[in-house]
Amino acid sequence: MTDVPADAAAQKLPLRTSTEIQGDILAGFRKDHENVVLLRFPDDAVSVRKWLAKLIPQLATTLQVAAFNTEFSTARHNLAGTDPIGLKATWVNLSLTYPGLKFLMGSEPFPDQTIPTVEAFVQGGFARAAINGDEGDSAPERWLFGKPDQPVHAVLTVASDSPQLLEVRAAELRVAAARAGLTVVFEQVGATLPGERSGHEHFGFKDGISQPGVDGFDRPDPQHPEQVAGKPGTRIIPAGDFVLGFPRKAGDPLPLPEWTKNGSFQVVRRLAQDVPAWWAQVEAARKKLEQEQVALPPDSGAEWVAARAVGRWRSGASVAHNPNAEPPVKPGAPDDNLISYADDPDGHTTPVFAHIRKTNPRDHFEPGHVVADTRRIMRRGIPYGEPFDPASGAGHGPDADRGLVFIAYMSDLAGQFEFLQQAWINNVGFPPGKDAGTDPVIGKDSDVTLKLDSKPEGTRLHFAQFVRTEGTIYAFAPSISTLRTLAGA
Ligand code: N7H
Repeated sequence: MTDVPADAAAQKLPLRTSTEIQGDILAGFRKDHENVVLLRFPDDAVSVRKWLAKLIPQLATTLQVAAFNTEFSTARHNLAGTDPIGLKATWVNLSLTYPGLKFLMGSEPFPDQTIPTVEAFVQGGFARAAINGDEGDSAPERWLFGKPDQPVHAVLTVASDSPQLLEVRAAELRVAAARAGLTVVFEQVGATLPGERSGHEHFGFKDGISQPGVDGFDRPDPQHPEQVAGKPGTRIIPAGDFVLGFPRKAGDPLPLPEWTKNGSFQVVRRLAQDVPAWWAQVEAARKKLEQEQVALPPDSGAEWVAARAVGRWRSGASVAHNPNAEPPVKPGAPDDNLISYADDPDGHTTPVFAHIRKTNPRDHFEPGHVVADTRRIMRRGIPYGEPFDPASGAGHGPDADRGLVFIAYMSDLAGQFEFLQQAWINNVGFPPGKDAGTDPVIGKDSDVTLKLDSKPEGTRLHFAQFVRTEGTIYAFAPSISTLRTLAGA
């Protein structure tokens, strides 16, 4: 008997059927409700291993999450863009911090700690605060979690379509953890904003548009194989930039131990957003442009200035394609993500300081996007807190807690997340020679230079930082088989 050929699609996209890689990394939970639970282990390793052994069968794999997401998208398409009511799932993933991993392994997990991603992971988010620009209001001593006196060993990422199902699952997980002697150090609930704000972050902009496509997971477009089919501008990046053990854009897989294969480094940050203050400074910037009599398109108000800061309008439409005004939303149209900066080297249309240009300069340096593609991260964030809307009463005012639960996966903490923070977002000199300033959405206080065709020498505008770091955890989401080994060790 000859071998039965495996499904052709699965052969070409083998990562879609991975039962090794945890589900949030490549497929993405994509849920409206999420809870990130930070756990501390007791001294009793036997008890922690028993807890882990019981948890493993409950962890969502890429196979499960990718299949669900496909079914959900198909149903949504058939329902003219509304959510299929009966199709719900609740997913759980587990990652371990360096102390957690070392405890379960019972020995040093990484023989070579000179590898930059290992060095960052071993030191953890608290020790790396200066690299990430966490100072002043964001200083790690002020954090709500991630400080040395509140050790975190494990991170549970729980996500669901319904807040009730999420809470039921979280409660079960809390009980199981408590029985084994684990303590909940911190919990951060996140939720998609309600109504028309759904899919938007607290400043008001649509989020989750530009993600890397992944080789072996996303189907390439037959005409443009460097992009994902049906998603113009979503470039396909080698899997090794997000999952250990695979080739990377920069070359060979990172030389990490075999047990890291199919795992991914995870960054969890709570980023508080001061919405009224950020918009007030956008208005102040608009006023300065008016005072200096800079010629702007007709009816340009604060929204026009804010769109320059982000690089997109609230709806997600790019400034690159819609420089003067926000276009009407076209239902069913693909995301506006086929963006080039090649004809806009000085940022007269999309400023070089714009958040989406700082964090992904695309073809700013060369047509092949090489510089930008080696620094991509898989973003899995979700807002927390109620929208800023003082008229809606308690919880909606300026002092209520709100922001972004920033979650990202990558293979190189130092070369991807930390590099973005240090070399691009907070670097006034990036991109070089443009007098750019820092990122006006998340970067440190600085002056940016807004250059326009009408005033190419630029206008200096001040942007202070109204996104505050309130905690950072570096963790590693191991493969299912590595977790099994850890549970049985
Ligand atoms: Fe950003 N924002 O509201 O302006 N982000 N971000 N981000 N971000 C993006 O394309 C935002 C943060 C990236 O490929 C959009 O999905 C806010 C950190 C990257 O074109 C919007 C916070 C880091 C991209 C925001 C925040 C990044 C991106 C446009 C914090 C990395 C894709 C929608 C509170 C360290 C760029 C989209 C590309 C897009 C906002 C944080 C990175 C609207 C409010 C910390 C790589």
